[in-house]
Amino acid sequence: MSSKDVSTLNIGPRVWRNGELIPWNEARVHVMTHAIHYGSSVFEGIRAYKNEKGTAIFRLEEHMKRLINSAKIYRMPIKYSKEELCKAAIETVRDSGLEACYLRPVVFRGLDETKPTFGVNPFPNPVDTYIAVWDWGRYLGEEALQAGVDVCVSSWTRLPSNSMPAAAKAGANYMNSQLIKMEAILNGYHEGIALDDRGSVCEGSGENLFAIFDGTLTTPATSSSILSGITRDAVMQIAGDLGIPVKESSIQRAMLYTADEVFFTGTAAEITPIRSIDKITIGEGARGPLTKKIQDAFFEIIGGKRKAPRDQNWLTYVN
Ligand code: PPE
Repeated sequence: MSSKDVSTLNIGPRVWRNGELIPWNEARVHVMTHAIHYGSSVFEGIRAYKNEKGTAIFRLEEHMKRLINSAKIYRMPIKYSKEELCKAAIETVRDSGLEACYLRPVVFRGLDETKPTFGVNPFPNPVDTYIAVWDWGRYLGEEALQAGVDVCVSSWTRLPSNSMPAAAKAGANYMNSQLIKMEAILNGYHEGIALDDRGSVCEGSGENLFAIFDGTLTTPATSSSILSGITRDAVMQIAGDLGIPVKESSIQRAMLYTADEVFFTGTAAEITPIRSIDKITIGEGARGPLTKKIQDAFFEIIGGKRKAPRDQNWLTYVN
């Protein structure tokens, strides 16, 4: 694939690898790479949006901090500081020429081809850091942000945090996510909601979850094997600003069916309303009023038209 073909697919023509930008075609790994066999990778998903002032990366520092923490949990030494990773992300987006894109930093146990080592023990394997960017549209379909999605409660349980810590955004966690996602798709749903090992509502295969009961926004706590989502945090803060009460608490599966509104949050999914769960209509079966209010404020912040809560700087311009 030439760089030209890559750009027609709206993929950044160069990938950042261990400190330098290399052509997309050269960003390859050997089949005996540790991460392929044992799932030893941690990653991030970040979005850059175009607004009137240029292209802005949303909550870049928070994402890079989580990446570093994910690597720390798995004892992977990243050679780069948070500041260096942020700089690399900015450079990769700028280089891509894309006005809006999704960024995928990934850190994994690689292979030193001149001195190969195999086996579960990851310590002898080098740690590689890459950042790729591409134009990623609506995660759960073009209509999803407005019309909402149909979801099911998965028959798969989310990973107990004493087995696979949800706090780390590790590639291996996404084998569980794939089981949830495939089951949902094959049964005709957009997405699945997993329960945790105690049977409480946890999260989607790649999204956090919020339910609204009598005007209060409720979301499972981080003790519930969820990834501590950056969009989740943004939504909680925005709701606070809008005067909507927010509560972190466990949610029983059955309570979900009776919620006034339910929505997913995530970098890829943004704020996606859920219109039915297990074929039970949620609220009016469409995006609810509080979901819209929060969604509007979220996109106004991203669009540079509204200040982030407490005057935080959530936008890093690349130009
Ligand atoms: N839970 C999970 C399991 C998850 O994967 C994500 C993000 C979230 C919650 C929300 O986190 P945050 O993006 O910080 O608000 N999932 C990423 C990967 C999706 C993919 O298919 O790949 C994402 O949204 O970028």
